[in-house]
Amino acid sequence: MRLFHAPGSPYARIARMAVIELGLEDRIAVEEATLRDPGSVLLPFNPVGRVPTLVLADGTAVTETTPVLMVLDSLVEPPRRLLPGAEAPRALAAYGRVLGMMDGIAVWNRELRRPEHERSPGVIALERVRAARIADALERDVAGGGYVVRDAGWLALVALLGYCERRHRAFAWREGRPALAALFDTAQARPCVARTVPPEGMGGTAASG
Ligand SMILES: N[C@@H](CCC(=O)N[C@@H](CS)C(=O)NCC(=O)O)C(=O)O
Repeated sequence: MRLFHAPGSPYARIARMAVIELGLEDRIAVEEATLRDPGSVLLPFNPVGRVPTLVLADGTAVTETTPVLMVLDSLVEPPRRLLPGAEAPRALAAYGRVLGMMDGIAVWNRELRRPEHERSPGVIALERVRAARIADALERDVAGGGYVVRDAGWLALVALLGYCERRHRAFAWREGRPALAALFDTAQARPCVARTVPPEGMGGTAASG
C-alpha cells in the first residue's frame, strides 16, 4: 500500500502519524506528492488530487483523512484502533471538533497565501474568530482532562497545533491557552510526532501542502 502525503499538510500528517502509531510502516510506503500540480504523481490514482490518499494493493484510492484512518485501523488487531466508534460519542465529538478547526484554519491560511488585493477581509475575520472560539473550547477540554487518549482526536489536535506553530503563524494559539500548549509540547517526544514535523513556511506551494 502507498500513502501519498505532502510534508506541510496537517491532514496528511494525521495519516502519517497513524501509520507510525499503529506500527504499519513495514506495510505502507509513505510517498510525497505535489499538490495543485497537473504533473503530480497522485493524479493518476486520485482525481481529487488531495492528501492524504491511501492506495490499496488492488489500486483502490481512499481519499479524505477519516476514510484513510478507517482503513489503517482495519489493518491492526483491536484494541489498537485510533478512530472512535459510535459507541464513544464524546471521543468522536473531540475528533470532529479538531477537524472543524483544521478546516477553518485551512481556509484562513489559503486567504493569506493569495496576493493581498485578492484576499477577503471578511473571510479572514470570520475564520480568525472561529479559530479563537474553538481553541478556547479545546483549552477547556484539555484542562478538563480531554485529549489524553492517543486516538484520532489526539493525533488531529497535535497535527493542527503543529500546523499553527510552523505554517500558520498568523494565529497566536498559545496565548492564554496553557493546557493546549503543554499538551502540544509534551507530545513532541512521541516518535509519531517527532518524525512528522512539518517544514516552516506559509504552505501553499505545489509540494508542501
Ligand atoms: N477534507 C480533506 C482535506 C484534505 C486537504 O485539504 N488536503 C490538502 C493539503 S492540506 C490538499 O491536498 N490540497 C490540495 C488541493 O486542494 O488541490 C481530508 O480530510 O483529508
